[in-house]
Amino acid sequence: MEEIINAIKKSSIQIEEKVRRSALDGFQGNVNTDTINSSGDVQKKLDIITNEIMIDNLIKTKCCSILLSEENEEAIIIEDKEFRGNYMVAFDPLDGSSNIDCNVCIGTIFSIYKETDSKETDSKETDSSNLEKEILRNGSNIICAGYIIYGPATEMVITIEEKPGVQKYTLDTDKKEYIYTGEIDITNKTKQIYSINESNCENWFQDTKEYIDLYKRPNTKYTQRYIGSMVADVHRTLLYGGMFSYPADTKNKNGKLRVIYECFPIAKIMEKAGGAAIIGNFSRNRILDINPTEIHQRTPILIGKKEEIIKYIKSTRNILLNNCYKNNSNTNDDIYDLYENFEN
Ligand code: AHM
Ligand code: MG
Repeated sequence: MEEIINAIKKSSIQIEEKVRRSALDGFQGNVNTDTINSSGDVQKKLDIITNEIMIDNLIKTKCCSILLSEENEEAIIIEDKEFRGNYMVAFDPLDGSSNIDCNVCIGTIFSIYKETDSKETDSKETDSSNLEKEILRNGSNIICAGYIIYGPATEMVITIEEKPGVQKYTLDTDKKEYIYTGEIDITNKTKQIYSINESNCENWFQDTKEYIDLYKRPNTKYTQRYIGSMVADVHRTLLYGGMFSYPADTKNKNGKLRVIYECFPIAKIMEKAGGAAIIGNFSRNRILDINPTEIHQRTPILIGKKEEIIKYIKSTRNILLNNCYKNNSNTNDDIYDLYENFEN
């Protein structure tokens, strides 16, 4: 795992340079309007370059068996025995693509899994059911998760399953090495910030509407911040406090963000930093408990300080209770079931 982390660090140092020099070296803009990635987004030149950097460095470790990237339709299976190891790495090489060309923070997100049956690596056939088993595991199998934020400084935030807490490292660009700059603990962060793309509010479901309204009542001191790069919005949340959400709505029924390589690693970090990460949208289930059925699956997400998540749970419980009451729960099984599930 250490070699994989080193490869990710090395990639991020190369990516940092590409990002910093993108306007100078002609890497800004789209590849062309026809090139879309697995999620249907138009690919930026930097999306492709950074994906190649990650894949190249990870393969060279000889420690990986499967690479899953936002930018590749299919998982990359390392068949060549000389290069094949027994770890899976899932990553989004450059998250926040819409912010690339305007010099606003973007990031790389990653998580590492150990193969379930690594003893048989040499002889293992890469049959598809076996592969699916490896890739579509829930977030509790992550052994290491992290992100790199490319901002005024480049920082790596990482958590390793067997170690407590979340660590932050800052890149010394002269020496090209990461220096440890402290633990991240969200529990003692007190800034009152809510972070959500409010331009979608007309399409929100009732739970999101009522919850976000709580932050805008005249007697509250909350302020809104939204960057539009999850890594940056989450980084601020971890260091200042508050919450971040990308819910489902009437237009995006499953939300926008992807389960395996975006939400799982971020949820793992948030929990290890003392916060909470749930699905929201009438579900109080943990993000890490999702059992994905597709590699590029999306999910609604609500993360942040536990106090903020509890606010959501209380306000949604009230909606469900009121609806049960209004509709007479005995004759309205759907709402009653929803309430029961939510309560559990
Ligand atoms: P991307 O993977 O294409 O960059 O999209 C993911 C990004 C997240 O970083 C961010 O939270 C979200 O999209 C912002 O979406 P929106 O512009 O709809 O608010
Ligand atoms: Mg992304």
